[in-house]
Amino acid sequence: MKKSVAIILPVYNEELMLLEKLILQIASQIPEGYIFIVDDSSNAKERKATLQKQIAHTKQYVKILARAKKMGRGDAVLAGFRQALKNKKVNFFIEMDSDFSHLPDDLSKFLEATNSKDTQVIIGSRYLAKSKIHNWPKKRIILSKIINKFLEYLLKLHVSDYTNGYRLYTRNAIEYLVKKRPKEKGFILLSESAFILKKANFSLKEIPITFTDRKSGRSSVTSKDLLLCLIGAFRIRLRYER
Ligand SMILES: Nc1nc2c(ncn2[C@@H]2O[C@H](COP(=O)(O)OP(=O)(O)OP(=O)(O)O)[C@@H](O)[C@H]2O)c(=O)[nH]1
Ligand SMILES: [Mg+2]
Repeated sequence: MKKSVAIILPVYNEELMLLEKLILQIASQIPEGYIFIVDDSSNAKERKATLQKQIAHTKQYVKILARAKKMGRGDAVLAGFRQALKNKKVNFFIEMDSDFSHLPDDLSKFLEATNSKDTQVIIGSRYLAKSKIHNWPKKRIILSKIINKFLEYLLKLHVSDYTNGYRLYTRNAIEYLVKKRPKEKGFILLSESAFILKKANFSLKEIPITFTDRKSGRSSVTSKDLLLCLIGAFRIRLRYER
């Protein structure tokens, strides 16, 4: 089976020069891939026009969805999935952050993992023996580990990384997920999606990835987001465990 891949990039105020670099690096890994950028920055329309000029020299398929307001990473990725599903050729969907925390070099590992027949959802994990974390402040690592322990306690999916948005899904998994209409908007949507898919007997598999702190720009994560994430985990339990 020919692998036809859509890569969804949620974007909020990331520098356009870096986005261009990211697109070129993805293009060198998966030249036939379809890239979908979902930009929620306040001036997304102007950014779209500028970025289109910047990448006019590449042959890569890049579709930019310029949205009118910030709706959260999770919502942006779902919008990207819905758009990518329209292309019937696409049989694998990858979501990754657009701030170089997720390296295009790791894309080949995801594609290799799809060679195994039972592969449906592949989660890039920061917490497997062969995973690497570069430049993330100790405080962030500890906080992330605590959140993951808490999510495992509550959701019991037996994965090591509930909150990393570097993932690959098969078409069946994405069609099912989009139909189920996950409700969470922010980062916790990653846990909700995994929960929905596991409940429907899709297999979740993890591979080690290299996670790097954002190259530049400001983090849009606040302590309020983290609190909302924890409350969201309780909501997921209540919503689907009846
Ligand atoms: N479209 C869209 N993208 C978003 C939104 N919030 C965050 N993102 C993107 O989602 C990805 C993850 O967000 P980050 O702000 O990097 O969150 P993080 O990785 O947990 O934290 P830092 O890297 O420390 O900022 C990045 O590519 C952001 O540009 C949003 O509301 N809408
Ligand atoms: Mg980031």
